[in-house]
Amino acid sequence: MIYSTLTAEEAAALIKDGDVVGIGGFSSVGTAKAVPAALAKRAEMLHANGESFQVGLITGGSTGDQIDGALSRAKAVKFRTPFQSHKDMRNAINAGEVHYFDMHLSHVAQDLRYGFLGNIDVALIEAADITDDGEIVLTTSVGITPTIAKSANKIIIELNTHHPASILGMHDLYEPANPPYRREIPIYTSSDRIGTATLKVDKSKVLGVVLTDMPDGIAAFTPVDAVTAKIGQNVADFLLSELKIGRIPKEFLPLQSGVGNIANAVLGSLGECQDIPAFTMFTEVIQNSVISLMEKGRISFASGSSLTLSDEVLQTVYNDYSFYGPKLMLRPQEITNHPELSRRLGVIAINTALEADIFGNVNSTNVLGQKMMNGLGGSADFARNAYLSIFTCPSVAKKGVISAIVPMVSHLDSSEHSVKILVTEQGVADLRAKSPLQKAQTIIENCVHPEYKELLWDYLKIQMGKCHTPMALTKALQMHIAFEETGDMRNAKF
Ligand code: 0RQ
Repeated sequence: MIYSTLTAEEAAALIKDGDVVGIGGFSSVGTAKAVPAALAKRAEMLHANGESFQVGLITGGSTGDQIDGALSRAKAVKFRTPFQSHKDMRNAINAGEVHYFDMHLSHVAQDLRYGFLGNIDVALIEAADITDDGEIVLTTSVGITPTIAKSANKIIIELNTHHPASILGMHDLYEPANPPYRREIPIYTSSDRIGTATLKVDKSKVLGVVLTDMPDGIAAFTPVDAVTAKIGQNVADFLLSELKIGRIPKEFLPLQSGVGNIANAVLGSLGECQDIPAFTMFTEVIQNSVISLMEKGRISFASGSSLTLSDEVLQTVYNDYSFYGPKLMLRPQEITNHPELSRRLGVIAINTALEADIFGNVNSTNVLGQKMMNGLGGSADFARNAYLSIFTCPSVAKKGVISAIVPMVSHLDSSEHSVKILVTEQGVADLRAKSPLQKAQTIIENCVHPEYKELLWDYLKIQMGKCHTPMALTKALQMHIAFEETGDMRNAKF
């Protein structure tokens, strides 16, 4: 091999206190794993000796236990961006131990190039193979890898033999130029290839290669339950009716679907609906359900930034690569989430809300406006620019003591101007061409849980007929306050 090898511990020893570490991968897959885990151990050891050791951590998206888990438990993270979904990192952020800033995932690579995020000292990159001339075949995600490889001062590679070298060709790596030299991105269908299959790096920056054999460690999804199944069915029925009316073309349009159990259930329902033609995905995260729908011939192609598959499903893909390989493409998140492409391709975006208000504003991130859940991810990249932007959520959370539909969201991620359709297990609210009052009436009637309907009607009536947006300034957070004071939003009074 062109590069020298290192142990994970030797590699971790090359990272200094105060360094900014860039890890390109995405949604807990395709990320370096051994070096971050060794780095966490090193931090613990140094802390035990009374020495300070913390790094800034910039990744493509969420990472697994070896990164966000281990490093936050070791108190080794000074700042974190752009997305995380690990409980230990979440707790550290909410305890004020880690400075976290939440970003649109499409912005991360360009903000690095623009210099908005400072310098990356060390990039950690996972490889399935390294070619004779030192180019890298990436593994199960791309994320921001091309950008950090270019901008970092030093690079450490983890060569992970869990992934076969034969996946060469699954990646399409492309970085737009910075303004004023940027041109259009020449993608016109989900499967268009515009970049390179391997990552070219400046060989002089490579400190060495750590050899590993480690699975990504994605757990299987919890089975679809009655609520998520109904949400999935409601979305599928809605899209089918749009297709029949002709507001979605007969060829159908590429789909983007968020992460998690609801997204999985929605895809399952769409896949089963034989009146919807086989479709493509132009999405960020390719989940297990996509692979089973490919097998059934319901999804013909999927472009994404990560293959977020349980190890069992990933092995299915690798074992039958001549079938799946030509149907999959992994791109940088800057491309998968690019506004230009969502608009041009006419992506149908389906994302999940933590809470939505009766006017169609969505909070995807901050519980009670205060505690960070995961982050914005790519949801608003897609929601703002999609052909049709759908948000889904169960109508209630925590066994009914929280209504997901409230008078005013406690934090805003996607505004009423982006949110076109809201879906709960109760039904569908089509918000297109409606005034704030009409949106509120439709959402309360179609989406709110029966136990909260009267409460929300009472709220709406306070200002109805008196202004354009019938919101009552002194009462808008009454349901949140009732939850904070009594543990149950149903105790709110209007
Ligand atoms: O808590 O786990 O303790 O029971 O929030 O909620 O209903 O299981 O839904 O797993 O799909 O997550 C928005 C967080 C939803 C996710 C969010 C509690 C609820 C539960 C999880 P428990 P569910 P999901 C592209 C798209 C932003 C990023 C994104 C997300 C837990 O979808 O991070 O969309 N989205 N990216 O009980 C208090 C409320 C609540 C609430 C739910 N109103 N108040 N708690 N919960 N509603 C992909 C990427 O960007 C990578």
